[in-house]
Amino acid sequence: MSLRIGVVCHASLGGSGVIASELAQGLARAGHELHVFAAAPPPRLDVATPNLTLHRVVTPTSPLLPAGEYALALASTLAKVSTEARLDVLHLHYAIPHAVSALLARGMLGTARPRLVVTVHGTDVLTLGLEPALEPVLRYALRSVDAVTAPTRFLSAHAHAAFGLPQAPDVVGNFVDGARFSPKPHSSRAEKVLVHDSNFRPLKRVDDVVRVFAKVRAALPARLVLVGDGPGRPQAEALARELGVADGVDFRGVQRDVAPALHEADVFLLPSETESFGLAALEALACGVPVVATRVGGLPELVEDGVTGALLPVGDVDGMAAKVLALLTDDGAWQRASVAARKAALTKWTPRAALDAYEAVYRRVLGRGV
Ligand code: GMT
Repeated sequence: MSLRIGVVCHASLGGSGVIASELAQGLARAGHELHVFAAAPPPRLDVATPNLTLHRVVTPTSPLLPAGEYALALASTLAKVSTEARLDVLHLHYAIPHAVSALLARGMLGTARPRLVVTVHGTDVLTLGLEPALEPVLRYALRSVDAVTAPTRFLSAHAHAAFGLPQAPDVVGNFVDGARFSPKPHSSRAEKVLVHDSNFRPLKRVDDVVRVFAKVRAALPARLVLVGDGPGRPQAEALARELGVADGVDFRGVQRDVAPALHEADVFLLPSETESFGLAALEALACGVPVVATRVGGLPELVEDGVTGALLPVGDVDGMAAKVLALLTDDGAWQRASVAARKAALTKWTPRAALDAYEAVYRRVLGRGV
C-alpha cells in the first residue's frame, strides 16, 4: 500500500540534501506520494519527478526577528501540508531545526500522524547540536519523535550516548546511484589527477588537501581538481600560491554534476577532522576511484584501509601523500583498489537497500508491520 510521505531537508550544499532528494525521488518512483520541504530547491532534486511536490518554506524577515524564523515557518508549512495531503510520515533529514519544527507542527495538529522519523547526518549531533544553546531542545526532540536513524554505526552510537536516547538509532546507510556514478576508463596518463569535493568548511581541512598535493607533485606530474566552495577557499588558494603549486590547482567551484570531475580522478582525498559518513567519498568509490582519507567517524565503515584506499590520522599529510604516491606509482595496486572500490560501492551502499530499510521504518512506526 502506498504512503504519503513528507521529506524535509536543507537546500544548501551537502550530503544530507542529496540523500533526502534521491530518497524522495526513489520513493516517488516506487509509487508513494512525496512532498519535499526546503527553503529553496535542493541542488540535486528533480522537481519534475512524478508523484513529487516541492513545498518551498518562505520565512518572513523583519528587523524584529534577529535571525529569521525559518523553524517556525517550517512548522506552519508542515502543519498545513500534513493536513491537506493527509501525510502518514514526515522524514526529517538533519535534526536541526527540522525535528523541532516537526514536533511543533504535530503538536499544533493534535494528532498522532504524521509519524516523525529523523535521520541525523553529522554536525547536527556531533558538534552544532552539542552547543549549550541547542542541546536541550535537540535532546527533547530526538527523544520525542517516533524513530531516529543514522547512516553509520559510528553516528548511531554517538547519538545514542550523547542524547540519552532510549535505543540506538537504526542504521540505514547512505547510498549511491551506480549508473550515474560509474567508472569512465581513461588510459594511464603521465599526469595524475587528485580530486576533492566538499563545502570547504574548516572541518574538511582543505589546506591538507593542498599540502598533500604539493608533496605528490614534487614526486610526479600531477594536478589537483577542487570541486565545491565555502569559507576555506581563500585560504586554500593562498596556500597553493605559497607552496608554489597554484598553477596545478583547478578550483572548479560548485558543480551541479560532480561525476565529470570524478571521471578525471586517479585518487580522491578526504582529510576531514570528522565525517559521519562521507558521501563524496562514496561517489568516488562508485566511479572506481580509490579514496585516501582520515580514520575518523564513519569513514572506516566506508573506506577499507589497504583495499579500497587508505586511512590515516587527522593531519598526517606525509602519510597521506605517501599512500597517494604508492597508488599512483603501481598500476597493479591502483587497478586492484579501483575494482574493489567500485565493487564495495555497488554491493554495500545501494539505493534499493536504503529505500527498503526506510520504508520498513515508516511502516514500523505506523504500526503496519514491515
Ligand atoms: O553535518 C554536516 O556537516 C552536513 C551534512 C550535510 O548536510 O551534508 O553532512 C553530513 O551528512 C552527510 C550525509 O549523510 C555525510 O556524508 C557527511 O559525512 C556528514 N558530515 C559530517 O559528518 C561532517
